[in-house]
Amino acid sequence: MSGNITFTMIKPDAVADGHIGAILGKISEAGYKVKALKLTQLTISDAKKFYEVHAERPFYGELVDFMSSGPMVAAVLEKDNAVEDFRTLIGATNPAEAADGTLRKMFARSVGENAVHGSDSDENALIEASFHFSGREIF
Ligand code: 3AN
Repeated sequence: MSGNITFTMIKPDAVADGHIGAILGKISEAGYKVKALKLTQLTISDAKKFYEVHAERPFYGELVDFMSSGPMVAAVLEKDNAVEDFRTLIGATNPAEAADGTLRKMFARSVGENAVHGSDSDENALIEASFHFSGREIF
């Protein structure tokens, strides 16, 4: 895997709201190839570890509870400039501030329950992909 990889999660809010198909459709239309994909659920301990960088933030507990609250879709995606273009596709963290046509504008509930995760760097994309998938699950 190279710098053309990003990692995403369709978060528990968007799964509960029935948006898996629509979001995967938009990701595919944007030119991403699916390298790995699964419906799964984080334990509290998984969510704490995944979001460790936010441990000091006031919303950490809420974030961990939400991300472990129900099933979510994890995926590894490939395209040129994958990380940056995916951040543009999902839009601002707060859906109220996200541009029209972005995934968070269309599908998110709130700043905390914001429908889609996207890696923030090539390095983190690889770390996050390895957190969720074994080598045998990435194609
Ligand atoms: P992004 O996901 O846009 O990179 P981060 O990395 O600042 O945003 O935040 C990670 C996650 O933490 C967000 N996706 C969101 O679920 C949650 N989060 C961020 N800011 C807040 C906030 N002010 N209140 C509640 N949850 C938040």
